[in-house]
Amino acid sequence: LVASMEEVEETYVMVKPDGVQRGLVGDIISRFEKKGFLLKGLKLFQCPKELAEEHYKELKDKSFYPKLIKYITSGPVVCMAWEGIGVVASARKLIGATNPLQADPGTIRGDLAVQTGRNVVHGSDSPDNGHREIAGTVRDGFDAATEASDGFDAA
Ligand code: 3AN
Repeated sequence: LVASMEEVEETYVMVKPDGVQRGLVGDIISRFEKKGFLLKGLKLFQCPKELAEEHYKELKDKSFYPKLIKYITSGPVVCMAWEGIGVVASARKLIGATNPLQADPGTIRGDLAVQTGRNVVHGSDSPDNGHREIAGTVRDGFDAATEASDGFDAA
């Protein structure tokens, strides 16, 4: 059990539109860097409505769901892949509780946010979700780019 906590993992962290608009991207990246995690990919991304609906499909029946989709597609987000030992759970700790008023001071949400509907950042809740979210955003088109550069070398 302790061994599984010590595995090198990858997780997906996303600065939401409010975080980008408020100029908090640098602060958020800095917290993960200082902790000692490794930035493996980053992309400024306008989330299409369909992807937002897929991403939040478990929340479809909640009253706040339409507002959530509108919020997350309201402007660009910054998608990141972070690597490190135990990074999935640790990123969630650095981010803090969903409701920023309940998030501990020292966490991103605890320091930088007030409202649940404007909680600045998202972090994957499992390695599997992390891989899925990274594949749909940060690494989208990555394989095609690699193949294109291989072709260039061969020419
Ligand atoms: P977390 O982002 O902490 O994993 P989830 O997965 O329970 O939290 O919720 C996903 C997102 O849905 C949250 N980040 C937040 O933006 C939104 N959300 C959750 N609960 C509420 C709520 N009661 N009111 C408005 N938005 C909510």
